[in-house]
Amino acid sequence: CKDPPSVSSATAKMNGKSACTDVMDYVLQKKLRVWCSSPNAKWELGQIKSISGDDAEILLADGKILTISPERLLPANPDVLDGVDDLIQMSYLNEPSVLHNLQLRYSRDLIYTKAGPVLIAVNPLKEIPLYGKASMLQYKQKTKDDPHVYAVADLAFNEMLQDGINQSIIISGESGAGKTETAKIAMQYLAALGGASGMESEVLQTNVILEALGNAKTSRNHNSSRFGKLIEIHFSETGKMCGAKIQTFLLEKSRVVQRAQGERSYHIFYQLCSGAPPLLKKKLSLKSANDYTYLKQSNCLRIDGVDDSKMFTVLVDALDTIQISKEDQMKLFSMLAAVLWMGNISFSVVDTENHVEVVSNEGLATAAKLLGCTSNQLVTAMSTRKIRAGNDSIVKKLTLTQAIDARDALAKSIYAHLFDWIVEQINHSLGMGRQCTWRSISILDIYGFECFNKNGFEQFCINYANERLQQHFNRHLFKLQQEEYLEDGIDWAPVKFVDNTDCLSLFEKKPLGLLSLLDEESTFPKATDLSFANKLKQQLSANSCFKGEQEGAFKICHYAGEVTYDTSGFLEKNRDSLHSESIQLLSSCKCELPKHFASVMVADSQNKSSQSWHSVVDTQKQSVVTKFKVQLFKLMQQLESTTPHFIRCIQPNGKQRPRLFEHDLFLHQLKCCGVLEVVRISRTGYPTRMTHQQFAERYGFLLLRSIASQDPLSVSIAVLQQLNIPPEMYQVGYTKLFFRTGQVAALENAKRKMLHGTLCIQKHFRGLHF
Ligand code: AOV
Ligand code: MG
Repeated sequence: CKDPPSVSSATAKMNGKSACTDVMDYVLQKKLRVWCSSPNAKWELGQIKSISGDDAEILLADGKILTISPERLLPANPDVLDGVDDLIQMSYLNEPSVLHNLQLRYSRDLIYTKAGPVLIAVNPLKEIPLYGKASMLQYKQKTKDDPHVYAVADLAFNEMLQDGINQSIIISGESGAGKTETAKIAMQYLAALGGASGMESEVLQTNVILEALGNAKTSRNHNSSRFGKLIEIHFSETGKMCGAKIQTFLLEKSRVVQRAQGERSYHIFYQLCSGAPPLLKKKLSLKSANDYTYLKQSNCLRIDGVDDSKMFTVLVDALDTIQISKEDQMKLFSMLAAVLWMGNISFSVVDTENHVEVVSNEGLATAAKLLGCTSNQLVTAMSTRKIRAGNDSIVKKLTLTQAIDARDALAKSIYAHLFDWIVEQINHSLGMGRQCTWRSISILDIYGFECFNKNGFEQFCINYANERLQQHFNRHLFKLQQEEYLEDGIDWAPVKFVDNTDCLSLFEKKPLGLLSLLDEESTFPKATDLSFANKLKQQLSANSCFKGEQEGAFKICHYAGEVTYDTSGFLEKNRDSLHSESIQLLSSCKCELPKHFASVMVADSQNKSSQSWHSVVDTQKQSVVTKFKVQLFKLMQQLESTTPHFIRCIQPNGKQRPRLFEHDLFLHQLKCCGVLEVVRISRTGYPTRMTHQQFAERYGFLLLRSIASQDPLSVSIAVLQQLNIPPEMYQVGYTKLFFRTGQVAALENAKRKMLHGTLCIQKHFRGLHF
């Protein structure tokens, strides 16, 4: 019996009693509803009919009778609790009950459910009528309090105004679970609250641009974010939106040149090819997507139900709204076309050693034209290397693989810098109004946990970021809370949770962690992906989260499941070096953007500060994973200074189909993210806390009679007694008071009534006076 089914029994279990047996005895005695586990691991709902010997007879929904050992039963909630909107209200908290509740709600299009302080959002995968102005107004006016992203955003907004503290809305979940959509819904609500400055439409339009450049179709999600994003929305002291700042994390640039079959490159390429008006097409010598090797190689040019051509118009509208000048838009499109044409550059082998020359074709000529260089310059950068020999330098031809790598590295690099550049332009535009800035609400939406058939360096980085985020979640919902109880000396039996510290340290430990070992191997010129895999096997096999696999692969036991990684490409992608020939080429281009990219690259390696994610912290050029780690650490620090609000998105099935609920997948996600534990801790815990001082200041005036001692603690206790707050609803710590869920609402209500009364009396007197 894994799952202590109720609060009282959970506490009892911690005190050493077998809680499950107690509860089940009761359920058996009273012949209540139960969940029966069947051999295929599905749970079936039934009612106990009788007990005979060691077995129980259960009446199932279909009228059949099942004879089963009570050990295979779990208590089910009474039907009045079917579909409750906060899992906290459930009498029995076990997996089948939670699953049943969420599935029932999902079937009624109630995709949002609270799990204590966390909002669970199940992806509907279809349009549902939960959004829009009328609904927003209901949340703003508090006439509706069903769980919703609006409610979370509303709380964050009000807490920001009330406490003067920056807030964050942290959205997590697997790939395709609905994080990006949820982030947009939250932004729309905040824009509606803080609107009327004109800034809100600009802030909302950033999503269109970022998604065009940073999202792509994967096998999990037709609009998958391939970068992480934190958008900080700034407000004035009166709650008006007055600007925003976007921070992005590690874009998956390899997608530009390569990806799995059936997936696409970034949306913007297809949008440009099908939506560019004739004049622009002519200027960029654009053809259709099918004419570009970089696009056609994965055998997927379209997404069902998506009109790329229309999306291009939407994109241009967004660029206009954000005030990206037509000239800058032209620069953006030229660079995209240059990348596409570069992919069409091909090589011919000229000797037995596989050395190559560049084929003089349309790709070469057009790419050179768009970059603002000569075909010869491009040929030199793509097919030769200068090697120093004493004081002289000799020019060497590249082999086919080297030349392809050089071409692809340049294309990837241009795209990644273009992405950073556009983010800079957006930030510049959104920063205009920030002089009136007072506090902010940050919304975090990163790429979700991924496990494909084949997982490489990209999944390694993405899943590492998700481990970090999970740690933040754990810290706030479990660790910090429980540590605070213990520090303040209140009576508390700790709740266990799945801690991912071990997995994180597998990544971050020095010198024997995944990141350090990868960096070390990346500096050895002779090292290969295979030698890296062997090194991991040698050094990390004792770690319980790590398993060495055959042929250059290894496995990591993540909080969200096991993933096998293939090391091919790890070293090169981590080094991410661009040959000096390529940097030189960019700096000698006539067009402004390639020149700008070259100067950013040079600044990177010289450790000049730069706003882009390429910025270097140490003196040496850092590896990709080290930069990423530094960036994630900074992000965590930044989030630590805010009041967090968590949203957990859940994918109902792996097929991106509406109305389909796959139990195993769903349960897996619930288990991984610790939702049950959050509910447990919230139910037994005290989510609201205030120092004695804060409490006395806020509610002291409610006291109807004077008390002997005026110290904050005495005042606080007198208030609590006067308001008849039951003793089990709060605990008094050394420095703070701790309250169970809902108690602060009761206190605030009393305060409001009192203030209202005072206001009426004042009005009355004023009325008399005038
Ligand atoms: P993700 O951000 O969590 O995945 P998305 O937010 O892109 O997932 O959601 C995937 C798809 O689910 C969307 O394109 C919509 O079709 C649908 N969807 C999600 N939320 C809603 C909603 N509230 N209403 C209607 N449809 C929705 V990834 O970016 O892959 O981790 O890297
Ligand atoms: Mg996303």
